[in-house]
Amino acid sequence: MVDTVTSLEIDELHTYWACQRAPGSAAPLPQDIQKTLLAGLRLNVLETLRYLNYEKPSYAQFEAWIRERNDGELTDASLDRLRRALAGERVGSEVGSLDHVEGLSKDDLAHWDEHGYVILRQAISAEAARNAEMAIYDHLGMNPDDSESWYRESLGHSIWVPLLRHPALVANRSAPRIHKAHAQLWGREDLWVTIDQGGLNPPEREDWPFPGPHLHWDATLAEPHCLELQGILYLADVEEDQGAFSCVPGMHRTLKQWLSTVPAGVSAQQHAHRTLTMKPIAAKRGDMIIWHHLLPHGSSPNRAQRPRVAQYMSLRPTRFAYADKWTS
Ligand SMILES: O=C(O)CCC(=O)C(=O)O
Repeated sequence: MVDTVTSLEIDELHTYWACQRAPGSAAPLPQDIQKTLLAGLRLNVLETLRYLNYEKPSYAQFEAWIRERNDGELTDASLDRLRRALAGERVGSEVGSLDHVEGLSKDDLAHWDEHGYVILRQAISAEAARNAEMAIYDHLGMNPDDSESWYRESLGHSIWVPLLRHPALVANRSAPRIHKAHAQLWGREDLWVTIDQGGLNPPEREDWPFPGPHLHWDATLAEPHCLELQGILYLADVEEDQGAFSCVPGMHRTLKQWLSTVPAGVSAQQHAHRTLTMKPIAAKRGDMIIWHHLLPHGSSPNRAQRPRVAQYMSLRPTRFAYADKWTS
């Protein structure tokens, strides 16, 4: 018997669960709605897919898991905003009026148009950044001043830190300046922030070479080429040689033409690896780099003295245009 008892009262969630449980049993939700649904319920995409695929919960168990994950964070007001947005209402910003919040300047916006990325200075306060930085060190059992501790097994050979809900990271997701800048770039305020992880990229050592991510796209390269934003928040100062976020500026404007130059039999990703050079972006503690998802990007080897510590997040509106086909 299909379990349809619902306490969250979000029909799309039931469809999402049914499609994961038995692919083909219901028409899948549009991709933008899936993303809104998970972000609105404060769920990380990977943790949700893992849970659904490994645990195979009933629908009631899935709802209980969502509430438990959020530990009281899912208020009636936030659920109501999500329901209204899914019903087609243009809801306002999650963090209140953005009218008097300082966002990106004219120059920042011109930089965005030309280069496809922008540095939002002091997106969060230095103190908020420091709190999140320390949360990441603590989670990994590391000491910022003890270089031996940076290579503990807790990190593995990766720069990703799957810390999702520490209060310091949660707080950063509501920073008004971050919501304002994204509202400017999207041209709307009904935004949903992803529940993304942290990152720690320590200086390279012989036994810890830079593991990537190397140059890549997270987006389909199929047309239509639509807008989506990705973001990284620096939790401490980052120099160019300190494992900085890197990208190929301007490629959001030239991608279509560049794709026509990819030789037959070679993938765009392979061709990009061989021919494109990324620019590392230095910035300060609390600054956020926002980039167009059509820019090839990655991290870079840390050749400095201290780890680069960061938090990832993206903001998207309820509905947005996207290319259905996946081409890499
Ligand atoms: O950590 C970085 O600098 C790059 C992040 C990245 O490649 C990504 O988020 O897809």
